[in-house]
Order: sequence, then C-alpha cells, then structure tokens
Amino acid sequence: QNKEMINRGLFILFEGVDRVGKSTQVQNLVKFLNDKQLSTKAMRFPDRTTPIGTIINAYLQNSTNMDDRALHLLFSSNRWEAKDSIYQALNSGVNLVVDRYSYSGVAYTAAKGIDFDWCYACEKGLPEPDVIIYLSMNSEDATKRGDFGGERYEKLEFQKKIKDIYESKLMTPKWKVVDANRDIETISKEISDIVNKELDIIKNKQISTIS
Ligand code: FDM
Ligand code: MG
Repeated sequence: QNKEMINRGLFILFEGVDRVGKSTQVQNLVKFLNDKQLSTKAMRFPDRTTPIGTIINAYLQNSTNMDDRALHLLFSSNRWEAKDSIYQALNSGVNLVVDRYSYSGVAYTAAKGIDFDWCYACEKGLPEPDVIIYLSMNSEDATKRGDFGGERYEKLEFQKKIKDIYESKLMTPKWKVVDANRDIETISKEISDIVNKELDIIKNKQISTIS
C-alpha cells in the first residue's frame, strides 16, 4: 500500500490528578477505537518497564529517596526514550491513547516548589499530543476513592497543589475538561464524542512538538 494513503494516528492524552479514573477511561477509549476498526494502542507514563522506569517505580513505592530535580529528569528521560516508538506508531497509522505525559511531569514537580519554567524546559521538543483530555474532580472526592494513599504523592494537600498547577498554569483553551465525578459510561460517552470529532480534523495535520 502507498505510504501517502495511510492517515497518521492520533496522539490522545489523558491528564489529571491521582484517582480521577484516567486508566479506566484509557482502556474504554482504546476499546472504542479498536471496535471501530481504528488500530489503537494504550501507553502510559511513567513506563515502569524500562531501566529508568524501574528507578522511578522504586521511588514511587517509597523504597528510595532522590533529589527532586534528579527525579524530574528521570521522568522526562522516560518520555524521551519513548519518543521514537511514539513517532513510529503515529506514522504507521496507529492511534495512541496515553495515560499521563509531560504535563504530569511539570505539575507534580512544580507542586514541590520547583521553578515551573525549569520543569517545563526538558519537555520541549517531545511530540505534542493532538487531544488532551483533562479529567477534573474535587480533590476531597478523588482522595476518598479506593486504593488512594498507597503511593508517594497520594496526600490531599499535595493533590490540591498539583490540581492548581494543572488548572492555573498548564491548561490551555485546547484542553478538553471532562467532569470525572459521574458514572463511568457517561464519561466514556462524552470522551468518545470528543475524539470522534477530532479524528477528522486532525488526521491531516503534521505532528507538532511541545514548545
Ligand atoms: N508522575 C508521573 C510524576 O511525578 N512525573 C511524571 O512525569 C509522570 C508521568 O507518578 F503520582 C507521578 C504521578 C503519579 C505517579 O503515576 C505515578 P500513575 O499514573 O499513578 O502510575
Ligand atoms: Mg497513582
């Protein structure tokens, strides 16, 4: 088949604080798109399966300590090491539905009091998502959800700071804000409607980079 005839894949990103339902919605969207015969893969950051991801995982599970900036750069490296496979998937027509990316990186480190621009700088040049879906929920409600509290960052006060950075410093008019405090099917339906609209608009645009 002629290469020009393949539409590139879409880079769809889910962002939001812990426990808002990102992983569930990633799964549902991947299934929705594959059911429509649109080849789609899930991806998540941190990717804990690589050597860098193993170090990050140990930190998140509270088994090692690390300098905040050193850790930040590892999270960023963990995206840079995935860059080629992101382009490869998109250029071969595979949609990517990604659970966290650069914006998590900036929000979580800046919430520790580290300079926002410093945090953002190492993300510049990475492939930029076409669609960013931000799952929004009140921090008190999110922290009451099952499994919350197991990992390093899962504390109410810190979650509020992260939410504030997402919403006051990272979010642009392009972000799609979805109310995550509803039942799973209602949220999935809203998201699939958003993505359906974007599919046609975006497929002919070049992949841009974070600037
Ligand atoms: N996290 C995630 C960061 O601090 N920086 C990053 O760049 C990324 C991608 O890692 F607390 C944090 C967010 C979360 C933790 O993420 C693990 P999951 O989605 O809970 O696995
Ligand atoms: Mg988590």
